[in-house]
Amino acid sequence: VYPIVVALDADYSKALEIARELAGLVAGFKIGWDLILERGISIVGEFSKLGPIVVDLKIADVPHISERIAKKLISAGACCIIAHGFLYPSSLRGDEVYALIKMTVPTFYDRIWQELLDSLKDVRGYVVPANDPRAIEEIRRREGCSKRIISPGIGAQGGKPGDALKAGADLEIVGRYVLENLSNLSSWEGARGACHQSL
Ligand code: 3DU
Repeated sequence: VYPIVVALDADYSKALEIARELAGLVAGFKIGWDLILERGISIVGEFSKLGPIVVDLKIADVPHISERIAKKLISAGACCIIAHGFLYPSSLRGDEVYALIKMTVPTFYDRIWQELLDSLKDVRGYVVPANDPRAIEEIRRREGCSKRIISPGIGAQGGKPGDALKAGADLEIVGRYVLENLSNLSSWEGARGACHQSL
């Protein structure tokens, strides 16, 4: 199993074709607003038959609303979900939650992510950009294997396949680089996540 999560940023029929082809070969799939707006929440259950699904709605609301959304996604079959960390101490937390603490593009997170990391502990793990291996290294050094690190930003956004894993990530999140050419999967031949953790 390649240590990547394939971001299904495509229309439903293409996403389904790709997920069927990659089932069992990758650590999981990421579904976002795009597919859910096209087909409804039931696609989470449908795709979960093909592998673990992280739902990426980048949740950022008051806790009682965020929790309702999270519950619906988990009962629909998601293994886990992505929420914005910047709302801390009012951000969504829990064993199914990956907190976004830094992005692949410049954002205000660049000024606060280390502080966030100090405080935002009761989560499954962190979403950390693959194009910033130094941040990944620092987080892994500080957290050991107690937290998962998943990293988007491979290919078009500047990260090279495998670099985030070498820096300490568990899984790389990949969209276009794989969606446009499935044979690019071979870039991860022999690659392993730093702590051998699943999605
Ligand atoms: O650049 P790609 O085609 O590999 O797509 C990256 C995916 O990762 C995409 O689904 C996007 O929503 C997500 N993502 C980022 O690109 C950057 C972040 O900081 C967090 C998530």
